[in-house]
Amino acid sequence: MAAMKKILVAAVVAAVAAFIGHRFLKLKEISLASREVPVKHLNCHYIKNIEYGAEDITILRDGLAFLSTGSHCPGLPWFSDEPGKMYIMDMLHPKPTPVELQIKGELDLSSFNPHGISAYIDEADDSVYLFVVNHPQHKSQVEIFHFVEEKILVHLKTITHPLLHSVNDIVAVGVESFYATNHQYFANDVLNFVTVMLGLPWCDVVYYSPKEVRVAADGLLAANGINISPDKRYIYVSDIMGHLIDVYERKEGEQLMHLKSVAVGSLCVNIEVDHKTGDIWLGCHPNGMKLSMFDPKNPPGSEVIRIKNIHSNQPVVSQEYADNGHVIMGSSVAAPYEGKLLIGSVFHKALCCDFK
Ligand SMILES: [Ca+2]
Ligand SMILES: [Ca+2]
Repeated sequence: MAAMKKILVAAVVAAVAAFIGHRFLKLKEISLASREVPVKHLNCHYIKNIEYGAEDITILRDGLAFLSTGSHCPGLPWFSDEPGKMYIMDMLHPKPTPVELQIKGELDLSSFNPHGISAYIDEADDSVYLFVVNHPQHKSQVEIFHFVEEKILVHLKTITHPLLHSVNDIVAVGVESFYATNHQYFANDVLNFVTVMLGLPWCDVVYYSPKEVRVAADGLLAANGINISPDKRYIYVSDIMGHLIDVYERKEGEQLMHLKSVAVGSLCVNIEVDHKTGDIWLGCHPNGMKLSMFDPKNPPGSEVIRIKNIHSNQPVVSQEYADNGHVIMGSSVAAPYEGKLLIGSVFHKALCCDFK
């Protein structure tokens, strides 16, 4: 009997060890741990004043670029204890230079930790609203600002909700309504690590309006960037751990219907959409393991991917820029504007490149 018990225990231990080993291999696969990208550079220069990351960038049709800088992301390095800041940059200026936006209103700036951003233009009066994901004390909330003049953001509102628990990015669809991605299922990091290890696709996209808040789409491994097509009919979401861009159609009642997923072969973070062509631009991490195990001697690289004709039967996925981390580490966004491309990163610098 004792011998039977020992055999049983040994079998269970072996099975658990094999399972854990298998999941670790899977994790290495998900994080593209052995991927190296050959360098593919463009004619770029560093953007002045941006030393501690511009995690997200968005550019209005008239050429005004908003940059969310100095984010502190749990699990990733950061090199400044200063609170985050918002910058603006005019892409039509012969030498675009970012200027810090002054924030007016009730918001606590000492704990400001801006992450994903989205701009909304109210067609009734052309007012510009800037929506910013903020993580003070690692909480998740969405700040709505009114961009009133050249350098001023007036804080209008802070939005919190239990469904908005781990917000990464947002896309505004009204003056007070948006879709938001949750990049993890649990607020607790250990439990979240377990869901990633087990490959549980439990992340979701939430629709928020003052009247209604609900899950609009789910089934993602880890939802990161989100954006909208120029005609506003489709929503694009980056499932960073699935190496996919998911395409949804907006349906009655702001439900999202999944149409397709496009494989990108990289860990893509934020999504920007070319206003004119509808092309999708992605700032990606070519190797997630190098990012999380940060070693300055073997730095995490950067990669920019573009998807053309995403709604056709044959979307074209192309790599437009790649670096081994010696120019820019941990790219998270690529925003195109009239032959220029801005590349932002989670905790490092930002680039302005010529792109023909
Ligand atoms: Ca964004
Ligand atoms: Ca993001």
